[in-house]
Amino acid sequence: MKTPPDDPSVADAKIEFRRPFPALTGAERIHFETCGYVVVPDVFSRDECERMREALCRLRADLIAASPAEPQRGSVRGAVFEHCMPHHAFMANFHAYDDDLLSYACHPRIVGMCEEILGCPSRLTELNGHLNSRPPDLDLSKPPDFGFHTGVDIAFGSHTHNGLYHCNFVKALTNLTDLGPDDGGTVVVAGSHKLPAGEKEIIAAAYEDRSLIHQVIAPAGSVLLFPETLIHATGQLRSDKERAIIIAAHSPRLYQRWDRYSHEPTSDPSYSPGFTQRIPTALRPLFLGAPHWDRQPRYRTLSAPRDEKTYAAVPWLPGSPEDQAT
Ligand SMILES: O=C(O)CCC(=O)C(=O)O
Repeated sequence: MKTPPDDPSVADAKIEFRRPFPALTGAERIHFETCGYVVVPDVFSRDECERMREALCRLRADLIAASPAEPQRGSVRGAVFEHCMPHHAFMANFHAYDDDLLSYACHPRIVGMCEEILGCPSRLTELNGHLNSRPPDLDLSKPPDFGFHTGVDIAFGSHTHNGLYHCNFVKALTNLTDLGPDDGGTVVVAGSHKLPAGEKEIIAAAYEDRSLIHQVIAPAGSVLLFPETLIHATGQLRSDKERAIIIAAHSPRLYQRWDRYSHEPTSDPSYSPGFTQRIPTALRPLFLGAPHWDRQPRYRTLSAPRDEKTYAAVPWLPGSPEDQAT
């Protein structure tokens, strides 16, 4: 049977997922090595940030409308609340909800940065976002306590190659609103990604000398890149602004997804058939993983120059929102 010349699957099969390697400059990489994170400015324009922020606000409203009595139980095209409080909406799994949010998950530069830290091609393990404002009961009379945590332990999560640190669970967190000192930017215990001395003890020591706690203060469109071995938390939001952030987490392609981690595993968290059909061939390993444990290691040296090229996003196959929900 002949394939029609305008069949999108024919063009799709020829498209490669091209992304930068290495994606960080030597200076950015040294910052990452020593502090356990790097903030890369100007990755997204103000317009791109605003579109993603608006999509998150729309999703919050849609999820509440879907289940007004118990918003936590609402679901819209696979998207769910992880937390839903008046001052904090934490939403996850919104791949099929909005194409601007979806584009973040497979943005060539974001994936390139994460893959550099993984040391191999990536599988997307989380896609989520937060809209948060000052808690009503915030006590400003004492120094803040943070909800510090990590997502993987140093022994299992880390390795080095060419003298550089790598982790199997990496996050790219982009602030969609400007973050001044009072706007609740992420806080981290600098250098803790390489310090297997006990998380509780390190946190206690950091509270003794708070200069060890670094906070993200950056214009909208900046990317905080960090491994989940780094002790980190949401910062204290003292201003009147609402903070908006979007986060993609990446792991080697043999790992499974982390999404919906706070829920009982009573439903299948895999993508809907309608969404899966839309995934372009070149992005299938990123979204679905690889069939074998072929990690395909790829490592930079510190002196390798950053790949300065801008790579185009891979176009998605057509599909209607109704199809995606199925
Ligand atoms: O809200 C933040 O700034 C940090 C988010 C976070 O802790 C996480 O994604 O693990």
